[in-house]
Amino acid sequence: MNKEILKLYFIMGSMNAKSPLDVLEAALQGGITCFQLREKGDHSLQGNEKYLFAKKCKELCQRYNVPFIINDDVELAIALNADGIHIGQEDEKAEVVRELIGPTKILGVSVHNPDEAFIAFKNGADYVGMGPVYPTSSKSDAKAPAGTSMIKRVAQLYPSLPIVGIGGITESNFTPVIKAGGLGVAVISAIASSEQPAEIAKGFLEKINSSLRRARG
Ligand code: 3NM
Repeated sequence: MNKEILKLYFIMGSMNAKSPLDVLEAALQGGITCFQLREKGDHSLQGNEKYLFAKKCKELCQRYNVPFIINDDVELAIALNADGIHIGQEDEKAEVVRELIGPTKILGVSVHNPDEAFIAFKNGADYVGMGPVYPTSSKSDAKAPAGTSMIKRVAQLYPSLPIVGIGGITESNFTPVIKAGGLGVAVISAIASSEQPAEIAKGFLEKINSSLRRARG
């Protein structure tokens, strides 16, 4: 996996925006580096509706040459030949998913501590998501905000494991994630709830790039 894709990782489901496909296209125009379809919870699409929506998202991402990742739904990821899958601790185990999707697809795992990070890494994860860094209203069962100390610890313990921070992250509070060793940030509302997703994504990516340059020299 090219680690650069973690810089500005946009996550969205159809319920996160009024015109989700327009928001996704604007975010792609603005320069998001990766997209995850997270079709989960209240008002989420199911069955064929979910499939058709996911297919449109994939086509948009392909047009902009941005990896298209699917949250949790391995069957859908395989059916659509998605670029990868992201799973949580409560989903199927990483080694099972890696076996199902094969060696070349991207596998991301949400982790909360060094033990979970080690297990994910060992079992074939390409990157881990760590959060919530700050309070978030986008995930109903989010854990308590954890700040960036755990990101720092995992980055020190496993320097070759790419980490992306998640949860309540915006243009104005993301720098501690990069300073702690994160390679980028994953966001829903900072882009999906914005009136100008393209402009937000563009400005956000520029800030992340300069923060990465400062942090890594
Ligand atoms: N996972 P927003 S927090 C999808 O802590 C997700 O693992 C989290 O949305 C975790 O950028 C979160 O709007 C929601 O806060 C992120």
